Amino acid sequence: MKNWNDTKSIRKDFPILERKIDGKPLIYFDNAATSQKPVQVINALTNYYENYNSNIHRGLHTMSEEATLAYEGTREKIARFIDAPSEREVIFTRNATEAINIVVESWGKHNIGAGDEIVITSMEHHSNFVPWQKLCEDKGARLVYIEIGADGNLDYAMAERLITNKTKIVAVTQMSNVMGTVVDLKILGKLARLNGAKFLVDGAQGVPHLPTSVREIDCDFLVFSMHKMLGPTGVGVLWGKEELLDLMPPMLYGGDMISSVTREKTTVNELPWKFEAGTPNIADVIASGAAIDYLQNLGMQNVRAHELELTRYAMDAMLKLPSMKIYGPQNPELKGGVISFNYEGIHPHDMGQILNESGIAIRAGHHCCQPLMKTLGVMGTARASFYIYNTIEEIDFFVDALIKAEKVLNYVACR
Ligand code: 7TS
Repeated sequence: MKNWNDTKSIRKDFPILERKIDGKPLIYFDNAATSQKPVQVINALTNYYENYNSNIHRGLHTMSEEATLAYEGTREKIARFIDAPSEREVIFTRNATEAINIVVESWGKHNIGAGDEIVITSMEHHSNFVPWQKLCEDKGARLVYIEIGADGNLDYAMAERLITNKTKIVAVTQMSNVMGTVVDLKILGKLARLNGAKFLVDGAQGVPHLPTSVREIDCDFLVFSMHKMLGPTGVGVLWGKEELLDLMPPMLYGGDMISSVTREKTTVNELPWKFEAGTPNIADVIASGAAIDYLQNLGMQNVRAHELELTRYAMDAMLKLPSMKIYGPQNPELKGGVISFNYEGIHPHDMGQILNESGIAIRAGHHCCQPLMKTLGVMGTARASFYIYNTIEEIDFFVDALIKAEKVLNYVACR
């Protein structure tokens, strides 16, 4: 059992953290984009390729059976991780984006019509925005936005007004990838339920960092990406209530998603395989199982506690800097470990570049949230985001680098 508080020992599991950038130790604060991978995940990947690489669900030979067991084993682990009633409800996709697109194609296209409303928030990632916008264009439906208040939190009074019997689905992020705002899903879920609407949760940022139970949230769909939670790229998850998934047609047709095919007719496979046409990303799904094991072993409550400690410490120090603006909730309890900031007069890209010279990896730009940037009245922000292997010492170093960056950049700007 890993001790979540023993960050030193956790860091030893992540070979990349030994890396130097221009001779300086890497400080990786770009976890909202993608997380780093522990040896346990890397080993699971190479072990599959070195020892039992084969296709699944079809071969009768030993290696194919081993691969099928490991692949389906990850599905069971994920079902437990999100407290799903059945692993039949867990569908592997390429990423969270694809999972949302499946809901739009296979549920939305058949259940949304002219005059219907789809409710999202103004802080959605483009992935939970553009597919719904396109559906609205195609169907003559209306996209309705719950705005954020001046405090960076969702305006729940507005949500109450906007979610009505015209609403067919409420699709919201669990945590903003820009401001870290944690959404009260219980309130929104209840409003959706009261109005007979479906409820989709974009857990791309929430599931890697917060304990998440689909039964507690009482949502209809939950999507997330394994690459943001210690797993490899190329694996996303669509969880949906069985009775809904049962009624939805597949998005892709071909091999593996069928139960029988004749010249005249094809019968589709049962859940979850009817949504997994073709050879899936076997290796990365298997390695994703090791990522789930790692997080389970730490305990998601502990992951949250560690990040809260880092965020509290970082915000305290950052807010002492003159001309520092942090977007979103100023109370760390109301947000995840994501801090978006700007220094007056400094372009966030310049900030990102100069921090990189100190070995610090952050992201700068619109973070695939252009509507939110408009609401905030900025072109972009610099963003630091934390995970289980980050430390208070790294934050000290980061804050020192911010002070230096501000001096250098403002000096350049004044010349
Ligand atoms: N939803 C949210 C809330 C996200 O933050 C992201 C990715 C996605 C969906 C899409 O995930 P994908 O795995 O399908 O690409 N967010 C970010 C980010 O903040 N920086 O890089 C990717």
